[in-house]
Amino acid sequence: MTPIDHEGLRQRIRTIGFDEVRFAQLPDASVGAGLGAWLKSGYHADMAWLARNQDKRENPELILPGARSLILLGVNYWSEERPAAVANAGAPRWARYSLYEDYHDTLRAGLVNVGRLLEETCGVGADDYRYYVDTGPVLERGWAARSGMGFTGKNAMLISRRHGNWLFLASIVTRIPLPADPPIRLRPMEGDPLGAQAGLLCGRCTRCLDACPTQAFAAPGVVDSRRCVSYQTIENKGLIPRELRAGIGNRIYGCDVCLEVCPWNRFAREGRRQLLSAREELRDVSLADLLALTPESFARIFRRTPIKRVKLGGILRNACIVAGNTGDASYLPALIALARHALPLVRAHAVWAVHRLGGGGQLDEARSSETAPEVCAEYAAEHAEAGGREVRPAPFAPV
Ligand code: B12
Ligand code: SF4
Ligand code: SF4
Repeated sequence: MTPIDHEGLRQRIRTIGFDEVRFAQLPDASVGAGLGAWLKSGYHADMAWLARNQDKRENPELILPGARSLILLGVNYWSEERPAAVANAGAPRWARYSLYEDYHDTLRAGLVNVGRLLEETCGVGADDYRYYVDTGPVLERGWAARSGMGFTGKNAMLISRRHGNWLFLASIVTRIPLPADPPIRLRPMEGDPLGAQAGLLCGRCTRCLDACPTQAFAAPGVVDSRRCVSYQTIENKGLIPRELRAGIGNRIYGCDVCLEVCPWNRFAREGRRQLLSAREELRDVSLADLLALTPESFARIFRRTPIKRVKLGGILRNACIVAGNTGDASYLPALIALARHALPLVRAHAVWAVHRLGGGGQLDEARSSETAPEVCAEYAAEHAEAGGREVRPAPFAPV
């Protein structure tokens, strides 16, 4: 292996487009210490893939035998919101990260270049490193905190003193020995590793915990995915629990509430965005447009964005909830049409939304031909909530 100029390497990686470049050393068991308890509590919901390779997440040396270090990378994705988007507060609200072309793809392009750089400057081969953005078995936030890129907030996010909450993270596990960058401050992780470590620079602030619309924090720094709007609107492929739907408000995809309220964001500035490609025009897609999406328009509008992952059914499901939360009966015709959509998932949420907007009586025809158990269950739940008071021409028969 060629002798390495670490600071030179860091600079060159920055030039590729990564705004933060930090190093961590292996082995280090402290980062994965809280994962087992989190999984045991069921906070990963149905994301079984998080539990499947728990050992690798706890110990990156199992990802790459002989690994000596991690390179932690951050890309600033902060962007000033256009005044129109801010003023139109009732419009569907997208998580900020989704208003870019899929970061898994655009950051990966940068990681390929970092890999080439490592081969050129450190004399290693392609087998001596593995890179990941998001989907690999690396606890990216924990390692980024360990290497001092920021601290873990009570909102569980890696918060940078320079960029606030708005960093995409990526990681490279490598056999190259690199000197560890110090964490902001390392406290002993006794007893309750997650709780004890979260909120190092939060002080008495609890804004994120208080603002969460669905009370998803089991403790400071500990998210119960089952209650998290981000999980429900993106990762959950099925029905969204009825008790969480009102809390979703106008959030159509993902949730930034616990990020937006954080005072550390005051330092965030628009960055180079070399590895990002903005898709701001998505903010102009109205709720009416979303409710009218077809397979063709869905594919066209969301091409290359992370949103495509939830598929047409997922976005229509979310749009029904957002419409149901508007209190605006002008969405009823579109929702009543969706109560006859081909996908039971969409029909179920349309039924909920129509009832929220006071149009339940207009669903009698759709209800009489309904056979899907999950949709029938929605009708039954509405019936029960109304205490059976609703006037229906046909007798109600739950399936
Ligand atoms: C599963 C997942 C989710 C799940 C679960 C979230 C969760 N809290 O774990 C859901 C779907 C809910 C989710 C939501 C979001 N996610 Co997400 N998610 C992930 C993923 C794939 C794995 C996270 C994980 O392993 N969780 C398990 C828990 C136990 O681990 P952890 O929170 O990372 O906690 C560890 C560390 O914090 C560590 N630790 C805590 N304090 C300290 C302090 C020190 C000093 C040290 C050493 C360690 C340490 O201990 C913990 C256990 O090891 C990561 C990508 C990745 N591979 O890491 C992205 C990731 C965490 N998500 C990200 C984002 C952007 C989001 C959302 C903002 C998306 C949105 N707008 O809707 C929300 C935010 C919700 C929130 N407040 O956490 C970013 C976070 C970037 C950042 N700056 O922090 C990541 C890193 C993706 C990326 N590559 O950029 N996500
Ligand atoms: S992302 Fe939203 S729902 Fe999830 S913990 Fe943060 S504020 Fe709560
Ligand atoms: S909002 Fe307050 S408590 Fe939450 S992460 Fe930011 S500083 Fe910490």
